[in-house]
Amino acid sequence: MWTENNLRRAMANNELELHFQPQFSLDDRRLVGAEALVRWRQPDGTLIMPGQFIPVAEDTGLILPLGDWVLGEACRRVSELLRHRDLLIAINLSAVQVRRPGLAERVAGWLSAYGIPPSALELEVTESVLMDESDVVSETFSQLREMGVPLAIDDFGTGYSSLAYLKRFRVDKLKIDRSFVSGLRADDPDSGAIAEAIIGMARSLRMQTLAEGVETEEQYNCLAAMGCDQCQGYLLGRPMPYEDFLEFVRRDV
Ligand code: G
Ligand code: G
Ligand code: MN
Ligand code: NA
Repeated sequence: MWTENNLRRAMANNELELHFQPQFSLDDRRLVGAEALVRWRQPDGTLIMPGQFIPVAEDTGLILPLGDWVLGEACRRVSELLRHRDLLIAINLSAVQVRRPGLAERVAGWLSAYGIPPSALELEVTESVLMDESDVVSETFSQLREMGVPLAIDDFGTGYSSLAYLKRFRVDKLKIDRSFVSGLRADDPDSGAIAEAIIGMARSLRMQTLAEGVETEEQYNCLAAMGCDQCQGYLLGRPMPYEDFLEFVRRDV
């Protein structure tokens, strides 16, 4: 496991980078945006995945400067990408970041530093964050909503949660967890029961849906038939370095 000091040094030496996994509209396969995913590029070129260092960052409080770096770097990339076409870039927020007062101000600061519209940056949080009763969290979400920054719930359907928070916070998008996508089979209607229920509920609450972890044409077609709005997954694109994503965007225009 990596230590706090390893990670501090990595940040000081600029060893973090954002990779981008493309997201598509399900009806026409058009590129609509990407999820930014942090990686740690070691001096010898080895790439460390977030599962190996985000937990350390969360336990030590380093997630605050790290999360702020992700926010700024994402905004910088968005400002470049918007010169090529309209896109939405999503970033992941840790619960620690959302519980700390001042997140909305940080977001506003980065948006204006790079001159990008709030609608181009989406913030992903997990269900557990929205279940938080604290005033800080609800204040932050209402500030972000007022600013016009879209909110998505990541890994939707996997948390232990009441659904009441969906009305309270009015999120824009539910990301259907890949565990509800991996088993989808055209010849087995039961395989899609959960995904279909999520899509139906989202529609009646006027939220978008994005299916995660789409790996096969069969899964893609099942989701299209259910009226899911968007998808991401290995079928259409893996997370990739910024330069590769830029190529991807240029090709798709
Ligand atoms: O990138 P992978 O492909 O391994 O992503 C694993 C998980 O790491 C993601 O599901 C996400 O929850 C988390 N993650 C990736 N990038 C970030 C980030 O910038 N901030 C936070 N808090 N979590 C991230
Ligand atoms: O933020 P979140 O927890 O959803 O992170 C997305 C994770 O899912 C990242 O680790 C990413 O590399 C991974 N991922 C993206 N697409 C696929 C896919 O099609 N299949 C699988 N198994 N994992 C995927
Ligand atoms: Mn995510
Ligand atoms: Na997810």
